[in-house]
Amino acid sequence: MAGSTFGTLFRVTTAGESHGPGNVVIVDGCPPGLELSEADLIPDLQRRKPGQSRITTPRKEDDDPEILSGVFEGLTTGTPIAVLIRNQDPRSRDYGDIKDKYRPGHADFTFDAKFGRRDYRGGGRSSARETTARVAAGAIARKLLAERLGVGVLGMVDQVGELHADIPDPGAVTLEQVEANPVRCPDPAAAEQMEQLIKDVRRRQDSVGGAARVVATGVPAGWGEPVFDKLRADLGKAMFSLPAVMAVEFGQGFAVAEARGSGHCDTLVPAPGKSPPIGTHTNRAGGMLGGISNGMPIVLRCAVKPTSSIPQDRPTVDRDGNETVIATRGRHDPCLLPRFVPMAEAMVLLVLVDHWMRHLAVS
Ligand code: EPS
Repeated sequence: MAGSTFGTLFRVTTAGESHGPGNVVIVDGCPPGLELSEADLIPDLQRRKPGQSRITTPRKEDDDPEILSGVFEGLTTGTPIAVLIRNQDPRSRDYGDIKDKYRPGHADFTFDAKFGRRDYRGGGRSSARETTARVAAGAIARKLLAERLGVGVLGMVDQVGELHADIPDPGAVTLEQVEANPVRCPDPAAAEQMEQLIKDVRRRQDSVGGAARVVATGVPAGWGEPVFDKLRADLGKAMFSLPAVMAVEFGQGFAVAEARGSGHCDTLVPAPGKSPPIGTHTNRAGGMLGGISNGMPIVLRCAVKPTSSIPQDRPTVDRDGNETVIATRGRHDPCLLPRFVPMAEAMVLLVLVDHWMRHLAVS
């Protein structure tokens, strides 16, 4: 399947299906000399894995990675790093019904329309299970960016359904605050209500959408390429490549439609200690100008749709276009947001590491 490779210099290719033997990622372009072992990948994979709390899919996967290549005597060699994550808990019998019927809102119909065939078990290649491979690659990018540059990337849930969190300064939120509850929302009062809402929609055999914010700190000014490979453009593509993402905004986002130039443009101010020593008073631009990082935190937000696989009876059609009814069995997340956070972080990390390496070519 074309389209499974991402990045220019730090190049990531994923392969695998939800109910096949496993998922694989090949990272080509990681510099030599980075200390790397499976232990570096496990924390992010654990945050993403299914079955981690009462508000996620109950499918139980350990998601223990095996590094197959590219590391020798504990250090990356500069050659492709292959990571395998085996599938241990598929339950393919639940998916007989979607073999010939299309789930409303899922990729079943479009995969058939494109290829004429699909691995329907658990959604096959369109399942969010594929993101396990990206998260493994993102963990390598995280280590490289943290060690070489002090760049950090953190995501957080700020909306579930109609419930909004109060997060006055997303750039000041810590990993501990995000991980303090199963929703991954750093506003504890909102997180509790969100958890109840997710449990409630699950009881009603339904699902709910939401939004997550991602903040990247420590990114210096200058990353991003004019004109088609703007940092913002590549981040947008990265986010939209994740399952279920329907909207992405940067900085002030859609609110710019109501703004005036006098109210939107961030005032430039001296920033002693930074290189160059320039910052902005506010960060409505979301850390990028002209698609190039300006040294302020990069701030983006994604809206994620409610899970399309729900167990209620819904009208649909079969492969021949005949009307029928479908109720999706299987093990699904009533809300994708808690596990979306590490997926979104991984994609931001992959874009940033790639643009760091591209920027080195002109600096
Ligand atoms: C998913 C459907 C469910 C989820 C899955 C994401 O699994 P299956 O493919 O067996 O139907 O449990 O999540 C994972 C298994 C995972 O590792 O993320 C989907 O349709 O996106």
